[in-house]
Amino acid sequence: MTRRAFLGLGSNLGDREAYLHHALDRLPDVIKVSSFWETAPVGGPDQGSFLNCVVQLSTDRTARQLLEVCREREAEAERIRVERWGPRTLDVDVLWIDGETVDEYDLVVPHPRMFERAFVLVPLRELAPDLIPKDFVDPPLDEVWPYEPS
Ligand code: GSY
Repeated sequence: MTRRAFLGLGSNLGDREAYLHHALDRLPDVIKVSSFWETAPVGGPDQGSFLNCVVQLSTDRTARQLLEVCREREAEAERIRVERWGPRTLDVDVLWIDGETVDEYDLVVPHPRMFERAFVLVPLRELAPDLIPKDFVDPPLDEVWPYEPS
């Protein structure tokens, strides 16, 4: 049975747009991709802004199988964890799967912070307005702003 699933992608190191495109081209069961958004870093050390997007899948894969896919895409981006919460070439998170919840030590779905993060909610709203909290207020333009490729 296929279900709607959403993954969040972010990059703030190197050629951010290329890392996102490379990962998106290699994800299974993609239905729609949000716009790319420039976003101020949340948490961690002083670091450059992120490029974020959200992708919608129609998939029969479980959350655990999707986590494996996310990790494969991160590995392809030669992601190195230099510093926790620090800059990264690619981060891919399982955000939401219709009808599935998981609460395990290395995987929690829905993503525990997705409803607090404007860098998730702004792109997610383009694809799934039904998932956005009714009281969500648009963030200021110095937190999330449209990406303009140079
Ligand atoms: O959780 C994803 C990695 N991440 C991000 C991100 O993707 N975007 C922004 N703006 N801040 C972030 N902080 C972390 S950690």
